[in-house]
Amino acid sequence: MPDFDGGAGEYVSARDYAQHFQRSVGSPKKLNAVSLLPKQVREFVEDSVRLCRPSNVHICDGSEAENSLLIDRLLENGTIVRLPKYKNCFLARSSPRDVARVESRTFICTAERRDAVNVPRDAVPGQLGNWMSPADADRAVAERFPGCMEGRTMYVIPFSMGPLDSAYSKIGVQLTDSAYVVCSMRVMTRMGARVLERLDGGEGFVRALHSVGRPSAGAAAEHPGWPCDPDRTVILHKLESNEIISYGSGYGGNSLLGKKCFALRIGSSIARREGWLAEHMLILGVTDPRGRKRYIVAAFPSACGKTNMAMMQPTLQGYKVECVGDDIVWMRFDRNGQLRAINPEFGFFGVAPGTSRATNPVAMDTVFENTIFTNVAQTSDGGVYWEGMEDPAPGVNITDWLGNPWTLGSSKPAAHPNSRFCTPAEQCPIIDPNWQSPEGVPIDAILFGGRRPKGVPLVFEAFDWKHGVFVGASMKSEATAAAEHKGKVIMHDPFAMRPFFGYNFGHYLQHWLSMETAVPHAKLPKMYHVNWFRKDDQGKFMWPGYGENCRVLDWILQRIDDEPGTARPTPIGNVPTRETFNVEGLQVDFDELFSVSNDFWIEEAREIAEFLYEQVDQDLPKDIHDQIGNLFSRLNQNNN
Ligand code: GTP
Ligand code: SPV
Ligand code: MN
Repeated sequence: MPDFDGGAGEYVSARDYAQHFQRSVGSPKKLNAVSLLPKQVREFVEDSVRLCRPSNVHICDGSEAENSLLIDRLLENGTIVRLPKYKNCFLARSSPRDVARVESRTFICTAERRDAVNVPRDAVPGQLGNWMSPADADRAVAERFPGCMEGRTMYVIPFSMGPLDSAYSKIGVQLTDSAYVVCSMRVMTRMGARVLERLDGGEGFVRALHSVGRPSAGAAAEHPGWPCDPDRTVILHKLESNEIISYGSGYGGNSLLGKKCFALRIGSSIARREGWLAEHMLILGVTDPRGRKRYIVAAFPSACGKTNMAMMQPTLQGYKVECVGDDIVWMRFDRNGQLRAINPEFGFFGVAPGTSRATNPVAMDTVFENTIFTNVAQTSDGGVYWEGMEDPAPGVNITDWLGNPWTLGSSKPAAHPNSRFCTPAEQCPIIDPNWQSPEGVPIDAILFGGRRPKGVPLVFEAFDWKHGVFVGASMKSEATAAAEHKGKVIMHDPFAMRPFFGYNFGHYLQHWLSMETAVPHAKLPKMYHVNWFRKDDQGKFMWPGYGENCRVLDWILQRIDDEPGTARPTPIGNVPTRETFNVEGLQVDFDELFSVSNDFWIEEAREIAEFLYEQVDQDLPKDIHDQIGNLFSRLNQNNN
């Protein structure tokens, strides 16, 4: 019989579970957590217990004591090891088959396919998400979940996306059989007993059921310490009932369900109904040398520089950047027509490789306390190592992410390219004083960007809101290690949301377009496209990036202030004039960085048009159709 007195957490046997809620016994503290479960939460837990048959149920209170207990359990199981070089830091090594999001097994479930995904022309395969019928979803669950938690504990995680006192915030309850997920959710979300108090008012919540799964009979043996079922992984989003059901993976966005599943997929669908935006964007505050502060948001695809930009250390004198969020934004126009944004998250789940004192010193000052690293390399002095990080001291040995000895200069990477740090946002030395402000921060500019080695200038400005929406729709980027795609193919990634749309992309475009007139006198932010990743003929980056990206912000702020003489129109948008874009002290080829080749862009426009017509077909808004026409006519005029 499981123990009711098991330390800080609440332990309830599955069998006695239901009765226990009614019984008023036990210590006052335990009684609290259990009896506080509001009715709908209790029903969700009970239904899931019946399905998954865990041997214990643990209702998470979010306390420090509970966390230590779970960490001890993870250390015991060999899921994590302690990193004695730092304070309260741990390293997890996942199964080598469970290292990133699996986009091909991620589905939006609705009765009507067209509500969930774009419906391409001529039965062309859709590139912007996958649909599954409710019947197939039920079958997928029935084939995987019964008894999947046998011998394990089911953890109940009440969590809030957004500050608890914000009207923008939404609540979820995740059930999981992974203590690693609980510890990570504690970093990434506001989690625990205080969330349940808010739920008590009868407010709705997002149901999120997660199991790392267990391989079906005959499948390969489990990786010690990291059970998973990669052959049968599936991640389902039922829009009509605000439910997430994830099976088979313990990694990142597959398992920390508050993040991509809730805050983006379910979130964008709720946002459409309620008239706001849930986006894959960073939020930063930038103060100029005159002391004026502006906030901007930026949508870059996975592993394209959001965390780095959100923590930027500007190289230009007198500039200061402060971080509100590095991955997700929820934003809406307030009654005065001001766009306001919150970061629904509580931590950073950041890409480790490439992070160094030179590139992102702020991240380096953030991550060496209270952090769970996953799939980075380990050093013999109890620290971590990854590609791009300063070399360890002589005599220090390195063990790679697979647990094998590794030497500097080896052809294989020491850390997995999608290895991550999971670290509390409040530890960031430049966290914005308003980052938890319940009413959000006011937004003055929206940036889009991606990895574009050829043809795309460092920055250009959209002519107006509709054109900006078209620029977002036209985004493309080189594939990254954050998902299962192989190689550096350039993929369409509209709004950096390709893997995260919660509903039909055509409807999503219409929703963005509708914002222009959604509130009277909306102060529409200016929109930009940036590209830190243009390469020269030798294949070298033409732009130093990182802290130097503040020069792009410097120009954008001049544009927001309507300073004269700052822009030169091109067919694709406004680019900076030489006089107003500061490249002082840099060895860069200004003309090449900002060149807009007509030949390249005619080809690009053709390809974008084909993509949009083919993928979105019937649901492509007329405004976007017009934008395509406008782009072609600007390019053709330019040719003449
Ligand atoms: P997700 O967490 O997957 O959504 O990624 P992200 O958009 O937050 O990307 P992140 O900031 O973690 O950067 C990913 C990789 O791009 C890292 O290896 C960075 O070093 C690299 N990177 C970021 N900014 C720049 C830049 O300005 N120039 C260059 N060349 N590389 C950059
Ligand atoms: C991304 O891939 O955009 C991430 C990492 O931020 S994950 O949480 O795994 O989605
Ligand atoms: Mn991301």
